[in-house]
Amino acid sequence: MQINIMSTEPYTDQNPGTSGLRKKVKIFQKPGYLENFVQAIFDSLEDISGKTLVLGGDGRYFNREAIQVIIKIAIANGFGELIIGQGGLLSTPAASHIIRKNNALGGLILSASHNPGGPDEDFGIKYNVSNGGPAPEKYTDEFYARSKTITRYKTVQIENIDLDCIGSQAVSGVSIRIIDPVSDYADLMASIFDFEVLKNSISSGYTTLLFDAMHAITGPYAKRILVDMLGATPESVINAEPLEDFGGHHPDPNLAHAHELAQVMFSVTAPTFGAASDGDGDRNMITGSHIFVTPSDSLAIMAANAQLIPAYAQGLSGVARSMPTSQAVDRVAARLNIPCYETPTGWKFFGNLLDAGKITLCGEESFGTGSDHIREKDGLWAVLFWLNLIAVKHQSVADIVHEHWRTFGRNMYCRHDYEAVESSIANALITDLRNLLPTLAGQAFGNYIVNYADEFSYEDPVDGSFSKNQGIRIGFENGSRIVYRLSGTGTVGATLRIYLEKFEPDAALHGQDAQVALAELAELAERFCEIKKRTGRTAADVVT
Ligand code: G16
Repeated sequence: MQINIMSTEPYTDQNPGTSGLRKKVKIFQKPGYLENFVQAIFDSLEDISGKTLVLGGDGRYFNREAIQVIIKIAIANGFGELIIGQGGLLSTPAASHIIRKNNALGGLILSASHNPGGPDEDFGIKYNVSNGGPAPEKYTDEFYARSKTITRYKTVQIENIDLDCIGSQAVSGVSIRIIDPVSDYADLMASIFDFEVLKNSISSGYTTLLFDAMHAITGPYAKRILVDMLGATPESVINAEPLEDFGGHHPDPNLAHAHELAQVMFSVTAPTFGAASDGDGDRNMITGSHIFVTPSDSLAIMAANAQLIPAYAQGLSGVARSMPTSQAVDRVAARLNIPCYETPTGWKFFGNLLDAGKITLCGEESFGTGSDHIREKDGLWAVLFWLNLIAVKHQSVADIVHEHWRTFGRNMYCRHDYEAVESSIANALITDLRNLLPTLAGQAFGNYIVNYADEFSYEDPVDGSFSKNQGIRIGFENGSRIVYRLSGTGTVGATLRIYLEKFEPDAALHGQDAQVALAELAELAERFCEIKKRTGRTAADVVT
């Protein structure tokens, strides 16, 4: 095999964010940009010779081209086997499963998740390690360091591989396997949930459902599992065809972006259950007829009811949530007498806890929930979890949520996002907030007395690794919190996220609108950071 060594100039901006390197497609199309980053990853990995690499993406614009480039670099770098999803497609959770199932060294997942796609939109690439999870910081730091000094990448000159034809072939001595992207994942789901109970619940008409695939990767997965295997009607899955530009929308499963689903779920013709997933299939939004379940509540409800699901019937070893996620699941953990871990934002922080068996379930406010079945958050898994709960408990989504609040109290919660803020303004805001922190403890603001004000840091209980500057938190004596973070997934300017949380034990007030319940906290949040004043904006861009 003739390996070509290509000279290249390093780029200085290839620092992976919360979940991989995300940039505009036009940036990825710069000469050597993709090649450099892939080679930097391969240079950072120990001994890849003869090992297996999994490869696939969410089908967004540039996916197919990028896969062909990566195949050639992977062959030149000495991998022994490449496992690729047909059409270059693999959802993030499916990729995680396939890495684990095949004892692969790791995988490259091409996705910018919920960010929009198309020639002028976003592309992304992330490396997952052999446990199937996103590369921890010690890896991503090395990728970045290597990308800044790289001067060459290796490639081979071969014909493009036919990505659409399932089967194996040897190319330059490397086995290239094109696999059905859905089958292994569907089998895994059937091993976790009670598909017979689900089928009955759907065929009897007790559960009627609507799943919005948002023209992203979960279309083929949802059609196979929900329609072909569980008997839902074909109309139950909407926007099912993956499109390179997601139909011009943000494939972001929240009430703002999954508006087609939201409209139906809050209408007179609402089915009993509605859900959506994102670009790469790892996020989920859960709704019922006239009710939206916040991701934080969803995690807590799953934890409280997990024993009703076959795979979790033995109970949970522990749970974890990211720091800004509401503390609803903490209450469940306390009741179940199991540990609850608080990690920084980013699924990669759950990996060690899952590997060590310290937790079984984990989740984030950013519409992600998952378990130890893989090492990524998993959109369709969450959908099936809820469908299984509804079928077994024989209760509506609203009844399940209200029962949970009655038992545990309600953590009123919401997040305000200010997107594409000029970076200098966002950085100054964070610096000023940081300086304000030491002055706040003990101060009273109306009904709110500051208990602590600090910047979150995390020491991993498994390997002792330490992560600092993971979000600013102001906690009050009544348990309420305001959290501020700059997003690590945006591609334009900075996105400021403000997370608000207030605990409401009084069942008579559980029906309150969260925005109303959190209005005073929202005013305080503005008073501390002055995002509106600094940007001249009057409201957040997205409220979830
Ligand atoms: C990624 C990470 C999540 C994180 C989310 C939001 O999700 O995997 O762990 O919560 O980004 O991050 P940020 O607040 O920094 O934008 P995804 O679905 O985009 O891969």
